[in-house]
Amino acid sequence: MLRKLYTLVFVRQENQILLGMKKRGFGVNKWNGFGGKVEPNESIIEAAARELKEECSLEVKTSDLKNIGHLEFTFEGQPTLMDVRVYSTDIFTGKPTESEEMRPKWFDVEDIPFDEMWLDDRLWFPYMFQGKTFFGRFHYEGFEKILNYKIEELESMDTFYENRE
Ligand code: 95F
Repeated sequence: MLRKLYTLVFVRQENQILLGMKKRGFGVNKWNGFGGKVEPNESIIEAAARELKEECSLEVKTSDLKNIGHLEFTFEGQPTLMDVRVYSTDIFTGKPTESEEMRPKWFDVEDIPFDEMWLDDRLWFPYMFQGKTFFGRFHYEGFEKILNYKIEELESMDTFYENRE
């Protein structure tokens, strides 16, 4: 199966998390973290910082991005696996600003708009909020139904990658 690499960044401050309303393209009208495709000749973490800046103007040092999880998405009848590397940080500069792609907004962690998000988010956000490192795999049929999934807590992100490639 063809794998494509994506990044997903969550910015935190105190009891809040920054989400963006996707204004166009894949996942339109859903709140999500900031991210996108990793380009050729770019590291995953550089892509994560670049996409965050492009989509909401916030700047982060790559060394402040913490890899907290790994998600794999497949869609029934489609040949590609979306390999999503999830990062989080509470160290950033700038003020969230709307872009062509995203409308950013701070949410209390107690008040996440799960009804306007991908279905998988309500399954793995609890791991993120509990400070756990996680691996999740989700097989969708269309965009609004999960046929099967698995989520596990990881000891650490490092051992996860060591045991794979
Ligand atoms: C969540 C997703 C997807 C799903 C879209 C592509 O960029 C990375 C994030 N991403 N995020 N939470 N769920 C099903 C893949 C469409």
